[in-house]
Amino acid sequence: MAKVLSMILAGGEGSRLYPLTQSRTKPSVPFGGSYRLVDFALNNFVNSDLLRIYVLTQFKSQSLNQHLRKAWELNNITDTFIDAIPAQMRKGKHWYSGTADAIYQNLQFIESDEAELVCIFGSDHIYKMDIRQKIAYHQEKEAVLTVSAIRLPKEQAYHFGIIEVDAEGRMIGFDEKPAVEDAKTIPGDPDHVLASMGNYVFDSKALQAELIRDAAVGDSSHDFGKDIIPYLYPQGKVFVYDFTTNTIPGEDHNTYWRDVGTIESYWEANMDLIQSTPPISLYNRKWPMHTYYPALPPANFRNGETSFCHIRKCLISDGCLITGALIKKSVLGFKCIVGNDTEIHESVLLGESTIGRNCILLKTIIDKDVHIADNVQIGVNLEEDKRRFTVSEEGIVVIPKGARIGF
Ligand code: ADQ
Ligand code: ADP
Repeated sequence: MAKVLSMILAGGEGSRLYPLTQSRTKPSVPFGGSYRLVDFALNNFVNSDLLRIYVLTQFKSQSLNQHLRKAWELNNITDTFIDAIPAQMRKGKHWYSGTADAIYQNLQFIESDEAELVCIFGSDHIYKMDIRQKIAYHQEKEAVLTVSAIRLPKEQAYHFGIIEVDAEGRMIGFDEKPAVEDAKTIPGDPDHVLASMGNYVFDSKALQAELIRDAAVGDSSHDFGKDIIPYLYPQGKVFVYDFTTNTIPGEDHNTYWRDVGTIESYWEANMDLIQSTPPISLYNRKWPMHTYYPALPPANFRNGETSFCHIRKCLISDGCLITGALIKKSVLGFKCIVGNDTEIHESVLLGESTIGRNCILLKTIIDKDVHIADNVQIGVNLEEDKRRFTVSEEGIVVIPKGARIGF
């Protein structure tokens, strides 16, 4: 196989995920009990045996750096590394202006590397991909750039790059985040569009030339979706990789991909993990999901003075201590303490929080280090919650990191 260098874009501000991104960059937002969003992209590379990875950081990167150091340090005896690169203003006194500028400002790492191919992947998505299969497709097509694509409902078109493709898989149209009414639907399927998944395999030399060209364009926003792909595809060497052809060892089908850009989609993707048959499995031994595991005792469930512990359809992480509580369809991160007679439904606790006795939490996301006193109800009276907390349009209440409630 060709030598590959990988760059993970992990600087996203994640403004639509606020307040979960108040103190950390979006890829560092905890997810699924024990993970951070960035772990899914990293597991895709590591499980594909692609172990030469730079992680480009920018906004509020301290929590992400710490996680990378604790969870993803490789030993550098062989030619393998997972290195975080902070934004360093190498090409002038400005932060990254767009995703292509983030790579351009670190061009020296590509120029000085022998890799023939460069993978550039976002890190805000929940999915599994054997990237070797995408690389094989890229080589078979002799592409300059290969973009992964997935079929999505037309109403979502305005969030994504929308692709048109010919019978050979060649990209023949691309529109970054069009208005829904302008989005080109899939021929014969007026309700769906073909969306870019924001991950790219490039021929290294072509990428370098393209980034240098784009950097000199005064009115460019230096973004892959807005500038680079629209410029390159008319030359006929940009190909589209159909994600549904990707197979994961030990799994029948692999079509799950979620952009967790909003509070609602973040909550829904957490709920997906606790379905009876989850659309994405964390249990495939042939595709282990690596992350950081702190030294904690196993989760502990015990009956309280007045009630039994009832746990149904939940993911509960290590270090949790649940006493006489009813918890349904919820995801609890490390070290959550839940008191007697408390009910938690369809909620996501990111970890290290304490919920008192006789509380009710409905469809609530609780960031880390939150303390809730006894007898507090959240998600029950949304009008009241709106005066104190962030409540999404769909009625999901978000409690920010470090909050103290009811004391
Ligand atoms: P967006 O999702 O809007 O569209 P963007 O916000 O540019 O993409 O983020 C892409 C990735 O880069 C994310 O992982 C983000 O964390 C990271 N990132 C953003 N700004 C960064 C910066 N300044 N420094 C480092 N990393 C940064 C893109 C494509 C669309 C495609 C969608 C799929 O442009 O065509 O459909 O992804 O979600
Ligand atoms: P997370 O909530 O993402 O798990 P941690 O609490 O583990 O973050 O903190 C990770 C690192 O980020 C720590 O070194 C911490 O000091 C730093 N950090 C967290 N919040 C902030 C903040 N608001 N401002 C500056 N640094 C912060």
